[in-house]
Amino acid sequence: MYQPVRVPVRKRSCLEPWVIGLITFISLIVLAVCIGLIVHYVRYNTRKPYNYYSTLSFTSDKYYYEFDKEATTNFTEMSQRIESMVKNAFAQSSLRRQFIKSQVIKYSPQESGVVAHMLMIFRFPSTQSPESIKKTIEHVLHEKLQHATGPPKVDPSSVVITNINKTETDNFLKNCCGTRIGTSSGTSERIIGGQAVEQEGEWPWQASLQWDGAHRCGATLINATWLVTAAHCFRNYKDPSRWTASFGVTVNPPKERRRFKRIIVHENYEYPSHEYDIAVVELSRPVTYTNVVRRVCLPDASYKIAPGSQAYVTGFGALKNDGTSVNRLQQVEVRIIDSKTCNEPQVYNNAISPGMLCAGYLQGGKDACQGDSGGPLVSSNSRDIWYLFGIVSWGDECAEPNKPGVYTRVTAFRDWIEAKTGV
Ligand code: 4AZ
Repeated sequence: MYQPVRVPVRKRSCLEPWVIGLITFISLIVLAVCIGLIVHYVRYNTRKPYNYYSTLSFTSDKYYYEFDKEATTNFTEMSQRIESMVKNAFAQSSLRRQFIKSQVIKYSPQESGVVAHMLMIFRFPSTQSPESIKKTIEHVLHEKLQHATGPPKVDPSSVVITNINKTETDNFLKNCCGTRIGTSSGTSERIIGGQAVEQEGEWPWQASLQWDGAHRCGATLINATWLVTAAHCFRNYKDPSRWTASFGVTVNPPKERRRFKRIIVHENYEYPSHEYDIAVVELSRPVTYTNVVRRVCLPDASYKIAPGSQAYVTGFGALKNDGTSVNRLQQVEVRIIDSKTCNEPQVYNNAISPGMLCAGYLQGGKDACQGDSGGPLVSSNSRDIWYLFGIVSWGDECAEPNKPGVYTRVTAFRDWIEAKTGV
């Protein structure tokens, strides 16, 4: 039989024209998307901050003196209202993506009401001119604040804006209580169970109190010349001339150092009781506020911190019970524990008085320890302003289960602090 010879046929490798067209089309789309993403990324990441100082007049049913004092509940409530009006105004405008935040820094009286002074921060590509942005901001506020619902009743036409630089912004902020710059670790959980503070300025109100040059206690800056600390720090160490206070995240070298002018221990403090464990120290001369040395805010006497609130305790104290102090500042996140729980038999069995505040964890693990005494327990509000709620006072050893840290309750001594220091 005839068998045809099989000639191997080479398959043509050429693609159909329509397939080539499709591949080219898809490649172009992918390329365009990539270029778009890169352009967006570069534009977004090369945006730089633009800072403005603004004043705004308003009237309210409250009088100026009711929110004149910085960090009071009235000041905070009024500031929250104004800041949210400003935020809403920008949210409804073409600047919604560029607006970062506004912060009221003070109030001043005016014949027909009050003037709020605030800082506003925006981000724009660096090619934009600050002056043209200023005009847009002014226009948005004039327009949108007309629809803002009070109280307070703001006057949109009163808005005046000035362009300021980063240094001027920092200068305004460093004079405000409870502001901090270095928040690198932010909310991340990373003293006992805590971590070393990464950069200068994270807890700018922290001081180290040293007797003959050796760290003994922590303290907190409440204005340029006054520190708040624990009374028990001075039990056997009364001579102010042998004490110094230093500032900065390391004890050695410090960022700033001051001698003591005066120590005022609470009149009712009596060892070995832990009641009235509070003292104030006047420095020989004022510190200058910088990005790394600043004061904390004090809460109103009537302010009640909620159990479970997040707080931070900082100090140069021991990393374990009976350990030695450390050179670099440590921080640890703790929770406020209500006094009823803290007074239970297995915890502190009714040893917690109204002038004390418990914070930590009933399971143990995170706590202040020896050498942290006198130092701050702070918590921030929704405006990101930090307040002093506790002074490290005592505890049964450190970080043991059912033995949280016990702090002097600052709100209970708010009026005493004012009487002694004027703050
Ligand atoms: C102290 O002896 C001390 N765990 C301070 C704080 C605490 C315990 C002891 C809290 O200074």
